[in-house]
Amino acid sequence: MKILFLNGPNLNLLGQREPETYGRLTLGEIEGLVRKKAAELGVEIDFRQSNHEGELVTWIQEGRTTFQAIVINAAAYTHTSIALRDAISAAGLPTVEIHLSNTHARESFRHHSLIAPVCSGVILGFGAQSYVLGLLAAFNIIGVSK
Ligand code: CA2
Repeated sequence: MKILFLNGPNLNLLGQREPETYGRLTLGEIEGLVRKKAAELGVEIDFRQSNHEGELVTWIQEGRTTFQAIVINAAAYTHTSIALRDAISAAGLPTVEIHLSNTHARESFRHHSLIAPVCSGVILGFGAQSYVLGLLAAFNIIGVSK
C-alpha cells in the first residue's frame, strides 16, 4: 500500500517562522512523524513539497497508477487552485485534505477550500498531528474500499 503526501508552497519554511500559527517542527520532522506511523501500519509513503502549482498537478496525475491514496496540504493553493481541484478529481484517488492550522479561525479568505469538494474529507487545526491523522484517514479509506 502506497500513499502520496503532497505539500504546497512555503511549507518548506516550517520551523523557521510563524511558530505560533504552524508550530515549531520543520517539514522534515513532520515527515519523520508520518514515517514512524506509516512503518507501524506497514504503509509505504512518498513525501514531497513544491512551491509550484504545475509540479503538484503533475505529481497528482502521475500518482494515479502508483499510489492508492493522496494526503495533501495544498497550503495557499487550497484557496485558489482550480488546477489542483481538477487534477485531484481526474486522478480519482481517495484524497485527504489536511492543514496544520484551523483555517476557519483565521482570515476569511482561508475559510473556503476549492479542493475540499473533490476530497474524501478534511483534517485541520491539529498542527503536525494533522499529518498523522491524515495518514490514518487515508489508510482507513483504502482498507474500506478494498
Ligand atoms: O494551516 C495550513 O496547513 C495551511 O495550509 C498553511 C498555508 C496557508 O496558506 C493555508 O491557509 C493553511 C501556509 C503555509 C505557509 O507556511 C509557512 C511556514 C512558515 C512560515 C511562513 C509560512
